[in-house]
Amino acid sequence: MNTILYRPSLPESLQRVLRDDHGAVELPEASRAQMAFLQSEVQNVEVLVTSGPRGADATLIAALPALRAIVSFGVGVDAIDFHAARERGIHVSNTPDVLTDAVADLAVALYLDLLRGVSAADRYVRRGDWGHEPRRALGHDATGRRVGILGLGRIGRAIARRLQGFGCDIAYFSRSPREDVDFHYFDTPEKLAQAVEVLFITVAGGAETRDLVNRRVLEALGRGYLVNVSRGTVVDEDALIEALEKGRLAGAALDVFAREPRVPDALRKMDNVVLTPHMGSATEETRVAMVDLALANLRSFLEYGRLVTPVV
Ligand code: 8YV
Repeated sequence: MNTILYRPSLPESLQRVLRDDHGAVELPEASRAQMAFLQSEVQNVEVLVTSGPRGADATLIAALPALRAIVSFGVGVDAIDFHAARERGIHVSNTPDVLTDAVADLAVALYLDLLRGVSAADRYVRRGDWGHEPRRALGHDATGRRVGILGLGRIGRAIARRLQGFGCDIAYFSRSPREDVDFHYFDTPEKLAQAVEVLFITVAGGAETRDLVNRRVLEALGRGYLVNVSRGTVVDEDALIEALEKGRLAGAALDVFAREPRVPDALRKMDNVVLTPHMGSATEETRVAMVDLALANLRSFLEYGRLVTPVV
């Protein structure tokens, strides 16, 4: 029996190598098929290869009695039940660094789109509205804005570096001030939101950050803009929709949602909202690097019992 299991949400190129070179088997995702599979064919599974958004919950971990490592494709590990993994001494790896620039690039693309209305203008031209009344509303300068970064990790810093090129004044919130940057530090998300015009969310997902951007934070942001490239769970989606519907928030650009791939209808209808399908790391170059790093983790674990980029 094979000892490696993988989820079909992984890129096809990775699945092929897992099957062909490592004899890995696919975990069925349909709930009934998965239940039957987990009851009969998994006694010897030692490694699970999963993706950031799908992760591995406590039920799946409990169903794999021989599991020793979880190799995740993506940097976010919020969908992995760490408590269950730690209790059993199961090692976990992710794919940090290789996707930082791609995610930061998308965040800046969303920022520019939001302030200049690029997607909305594209819809306007395609509808044939150009040259007719009413005229398109003016956008706002993306240069020289006060921006806030919620969670100054690798991706947050990469966004900050890019925005410095736009002459933006950068502030951030994280659990403690970072000594190696001279951006303004705020010790609560609310204070940060109060001080900026555009709030970028790059903090990791998970129980600790669930609804961190709540009604109060959105109110503090006022007629500002929100850009989220982290996890949908960090934002209270109902409060966000309400703030946008009531015109309290100027706009939002969202690559992630609370219940992906479900995107609330209310958001789809708004012209001041930019929506993308969780594609921060979705470039050919970055995905190749992520596949390589996931495979390096798998191979290192199989050979030496050690992961290359363990999550600590
Ligand atoms: C996904 C991500 O992993 O890195 C993360 O945490 O959310 C993404 O890069 C990627 O879409 C694969 O599912």
